[in-house]
Amino acid sequence: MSTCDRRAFLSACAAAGAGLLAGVPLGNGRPRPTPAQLRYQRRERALFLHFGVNTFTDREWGTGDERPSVFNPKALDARQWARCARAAGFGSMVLTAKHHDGFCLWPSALTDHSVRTSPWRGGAGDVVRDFTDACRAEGLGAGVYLSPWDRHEPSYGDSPRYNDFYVAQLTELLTRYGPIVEVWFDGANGEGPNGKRQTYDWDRFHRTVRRLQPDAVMFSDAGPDVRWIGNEHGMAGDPNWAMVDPDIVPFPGATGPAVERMLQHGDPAGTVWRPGEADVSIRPGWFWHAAESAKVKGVDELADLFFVSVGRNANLLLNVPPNQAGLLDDVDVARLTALSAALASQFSENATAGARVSASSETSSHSARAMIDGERDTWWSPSGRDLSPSVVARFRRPARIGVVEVGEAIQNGQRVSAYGVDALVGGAWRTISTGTTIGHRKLDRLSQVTADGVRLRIISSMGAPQIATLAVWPGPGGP
Ligand code: FUL
Repeated sequence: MSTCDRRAFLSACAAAGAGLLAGVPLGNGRPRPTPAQLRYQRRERALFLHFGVNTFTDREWGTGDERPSVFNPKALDARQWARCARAAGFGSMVLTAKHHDGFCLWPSALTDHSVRTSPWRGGAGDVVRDFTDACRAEGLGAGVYLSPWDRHEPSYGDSPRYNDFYVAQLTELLTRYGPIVEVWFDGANGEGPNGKRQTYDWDRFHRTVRRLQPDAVMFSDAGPDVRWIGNEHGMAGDPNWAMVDPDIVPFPGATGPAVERMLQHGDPAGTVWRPGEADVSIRPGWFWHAAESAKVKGVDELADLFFVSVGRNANLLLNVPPNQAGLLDDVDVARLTALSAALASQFSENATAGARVSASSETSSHSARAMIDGERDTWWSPSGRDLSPSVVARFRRPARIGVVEVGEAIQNGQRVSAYGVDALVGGAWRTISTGTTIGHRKLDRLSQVTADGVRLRIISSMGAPQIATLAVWPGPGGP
């Protein structure tokens, strides 16, 4: 990270004839989120729903020659999915409208391989409709996964013809069901039934989404709006910048060490805002399998996933696959409930709330107060003359700290490249955590310490830092 270490930053400021953080408008012209990206990042958590013929055939990747008659979820209740998601703190859900097997969960006019030719609700059902209605009823955003790889469709591999087919399917999904918040593209690109390789027309796919759902974000390895985090374990890198160099990951499915690094960490000098999304399944597989009901991740593992995704400036996309009845399984639901209880306990009391706040320079004390009070869209930004910007919060009473939370006003970009946090213990400051970049939300876990106050120091930053959140929580030890 040579472009953003303290020494490099100092010499950049010196070259500009200014001191550290001297108001050099380095922040200007740097990438910032679009309104849709900002809304997306603030949602933080989405539930992923893998559902389709594989649910009934016990496969992870269908072959494309499954008979639609296998699809018959007798008790399907999308409201149950949505209620669980909302109760567990998720802001949206993403459904596999079509996975690699090509079976469509909506009655597409473009193929017979869909719910229309299944026995479910006599062929009159539409899972995508139930899903989007349920999202709206529970106040969640609705997202769709439309696999470009289609092992059923005969035109697959015949590039222009299949691209027309795919765009027509996208068009159905994006025009029939109201607002869609996320379109999820995976990069799988297997051989077609004719042995030919399909060349996807990504530009056209993207243009179609922009035209039909301008407020949706598009996810893939190569964005354009949200990038895959580079693994399917739900783990973001540290550091994790929301900016990337788009040339390093030019298309979904690109591989190599530089690609992996870019997906995991982003790039402080990146020219494009493309925050990371960390996907992971609550079970070993993406689809529901009876044999995996005994292998649902435990609550501690799920809480860890929250910290290494959301707590590292990425969104968490947690897959909880409906079972053959068309419901989230009892085991999975119990685990989601336990997760939200565990997080509620860890984040039960913020000791900086109501604290006495002071900042290293007079001019920034006012904005520091607003930041601590958690006023939305306000932030602490030190004055240009403040060479070692810091904020101190003295608690009303001693508090146990197990988690430190910091957040930047990312609507103006991601700027901080090094920070430290100290706790006031027995009258002396003791460093309890240090980090590099912050972004929307950075959560640092530590062994619980009882303190009378906390201090955030900004060590280096690209342009004036703008800190929107400083909070300290009891963490895993509970209050
Ligand atoms: C991948 C697919 O191949 C897996 O089956 C799964 O859907 C995962 C989330 O994305 O690209």
